[in-house]
Amino acid sequence: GGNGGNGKERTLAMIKPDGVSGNYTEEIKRIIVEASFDIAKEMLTQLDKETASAFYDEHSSRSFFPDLVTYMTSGPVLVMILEKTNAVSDWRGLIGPTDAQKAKISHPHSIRALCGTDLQRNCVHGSDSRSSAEREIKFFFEDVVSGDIASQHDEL
Ligand code: RTP
Ligand code: MG
Repeated sequence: GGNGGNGKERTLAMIKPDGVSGNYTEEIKRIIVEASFDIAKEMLTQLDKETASAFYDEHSSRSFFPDLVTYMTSGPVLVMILEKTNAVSDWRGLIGPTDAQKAKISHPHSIRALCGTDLQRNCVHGSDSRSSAEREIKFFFEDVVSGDIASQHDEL
């Protein structure tokens, strides 16, 4: 189902390689908790090319796709399931616009303004719809592929 059985909504959040290597994990998690999300599960993992490509499959024909895969495989990421009412849209609101450069001007209190750099290196991911959230949560936490990834790390 689309929630943890408690009526709340779930979304898939990720701290991307620039966020993890820039030591923004604790600050971002503080923002998450202060915004009343529960972190239902989390997993620190290193994406390989195949996994990053599959995750962003919707962008596979875009010119930026090879660069996106290189970026997403450049270091560990922290993947989280966040839970609250309206989790999908509330998390998208909290992270701000895709282009971190623009976020710094139009959404200065957003997470991407805090730790992102530009249109590509934007520090965090958020599912863009409830159906995306379901797919992405399955992708990392309920699929065969996530069994391989999760076996390398502890889940909460
Ligand atoms: P995300 O999926 O990571 O949460 O980001 P988003 O919805 O705000 O943006 P989306 O259009 O889904 O793009 C996915 C990620 O691809 C990189 N990107 N690079 N160079 C470019 O033109 C470009 N455009 C997008 C970003 O890392 C973006 O978050
Ligand atoms: Mg997206």
